[in-house]
Amino acid sequence: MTSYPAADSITQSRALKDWVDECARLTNPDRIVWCNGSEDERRRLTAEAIEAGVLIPLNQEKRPGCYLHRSNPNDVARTEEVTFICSPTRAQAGPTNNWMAPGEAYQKLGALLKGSMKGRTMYVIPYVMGPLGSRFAKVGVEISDSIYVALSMRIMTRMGAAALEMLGASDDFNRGLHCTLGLDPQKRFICHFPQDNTIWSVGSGYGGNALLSKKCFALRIASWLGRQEGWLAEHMLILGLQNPAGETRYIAAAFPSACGKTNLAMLMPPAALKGWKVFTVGDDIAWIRVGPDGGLWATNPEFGYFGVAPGTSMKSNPNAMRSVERDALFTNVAMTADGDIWWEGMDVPAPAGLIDWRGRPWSAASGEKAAHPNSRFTTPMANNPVLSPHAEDPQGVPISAIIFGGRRATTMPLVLESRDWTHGVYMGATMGSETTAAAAGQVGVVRRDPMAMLPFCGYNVGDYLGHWLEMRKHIAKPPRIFMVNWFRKDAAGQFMWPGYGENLRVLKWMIDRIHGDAGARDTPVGRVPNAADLDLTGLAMSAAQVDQALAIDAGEWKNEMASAGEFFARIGDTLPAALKATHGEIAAALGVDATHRQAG
Ligand code: SAT
Ligand code: MN
Repeated sequence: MTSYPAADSITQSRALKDWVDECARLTNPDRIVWCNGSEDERRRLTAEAIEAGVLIPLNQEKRPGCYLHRSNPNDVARTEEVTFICSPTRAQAGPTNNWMAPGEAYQKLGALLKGSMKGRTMYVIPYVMGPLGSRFAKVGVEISDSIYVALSMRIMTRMGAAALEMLGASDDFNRGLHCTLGLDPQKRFICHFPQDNTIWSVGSGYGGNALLSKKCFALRIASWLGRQEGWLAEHMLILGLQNPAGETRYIAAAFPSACGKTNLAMLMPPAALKGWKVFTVGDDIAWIRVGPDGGLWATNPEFGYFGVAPGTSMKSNPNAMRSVERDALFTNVAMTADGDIWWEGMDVPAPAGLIDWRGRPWSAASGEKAAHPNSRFTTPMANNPVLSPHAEDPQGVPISAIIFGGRRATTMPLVLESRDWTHGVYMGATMGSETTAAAAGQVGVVRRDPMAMLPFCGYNVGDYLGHWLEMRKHIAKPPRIFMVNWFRKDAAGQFMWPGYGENLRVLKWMIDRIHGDAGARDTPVGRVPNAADLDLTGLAMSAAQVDQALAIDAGEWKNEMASAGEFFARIGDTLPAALKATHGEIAAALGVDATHRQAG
């Protein structure tokens, strides 16, 4: 086994060297390569990946530095059913996580990992989550036998020498061990050991399963670290909203996977709203702390975007389209005859000679999608034309508003404002959303997805909600909390709201509620604007249509309360009393029976 460069020349951390040795003894790779994050290294690894057929060069004139990766068709989304929280007790993982005892997990995956890198290269990938030099920042090291992972981590994180420099001689880093194991679904397990700051992931090469910085570390492990250390790791985009006077307010927004976080974070304001601008701080994950002013400050721990490709177009998200013009990796999109990319919803007709995401010639007559519905682009955030000048600010940005949003065909109005922090936490806690292609399984069924963290919370969800309530004691100036739904449909199945850039009108109303004098009416479930309270300048919708999107239907809410009550019952003992009480108050105000089957 050769190591390049030698570990001694590259890190001062005894703990890191020991851990890499330990992983090498277990997996027995032919070579160990320490990644330094340099441009030279990117070129070398890219050439090797092309040679190995892992990457396909795209047309370098049209898309310089861009490559296509095709997954094994059995490995195209996160696999929640084989994702485990391996805390000492089942209760610590809670009712919404799969649990495996740590000893059992280490043994089971250890057996699979034994000799698993024989004949392969082990990449040691050090990285930093959060701006360098920031109190938010944390070091992780991923060991992987996937060159696609090594190249993707270079885009998604601050990868390489800077991480080792930050680590110094310390032993404080997340230990992520990843091995593809021939992508055998029978050997697919994604195991988190929060108490050990460790992740073991085997049998998958897919983004959320294999890029351990992202969901595994920055959400599951970090949510648990946040509880210990008094901060929040959330599945949220962060955007800056600049008004015509040049003042910028920041909003953090939680939506489940594939519900438009990247689109909202890069929103293009409608032409009619002159002088408004949106800047992206982050598109998927927020690490949030109380700042010296008593407000909440947030930073994006990532360095790139892993966005859903289908539906992204010059119309829906021109900034994303510009972000993938160079130096992007595409996964499971379709390829054109001249080596460019294509996907459904790109708003250009499918060109002749298209190759589908599996590498087969495609024709519309096949009735199949050319790009996989969860096909993705991986691109550096520096490519984003509307990247916030504060995206790398070590202090993060001050948050004025928090948004929770799901994909709901019914019930949820376009926007809803909470009465106070506890009510806002209740809204987040009871949030529901229709499932998407981002996770394996049935698409389009409503499931409760508290704070969009259902698949990403690294500990008991009841304790997590308790942590949110507890945080309020430390926040002198709390942001205001809202709920949104861009996806409500009318009786004919048509979306009631145009979405995309027009969502700015809703964001503007929120900021005007906080800093101005925008109106709202009280309802039993929260405050809702009337159409007249929103700026509808130049919008091709009547006030009556907008009011429909804002309507609160008592019958629908009756079902909603029952469903939320069932979810609360499932949480059981750890559900904070304050949320139970809020549920009862809202049910009473709606005149519905709140006596859901509460455990205990
Ligand atoms: O595949 S990821 O988990 O990284 C993206 C997502 O599902 O949100
Ligand atoms: Mn996500």
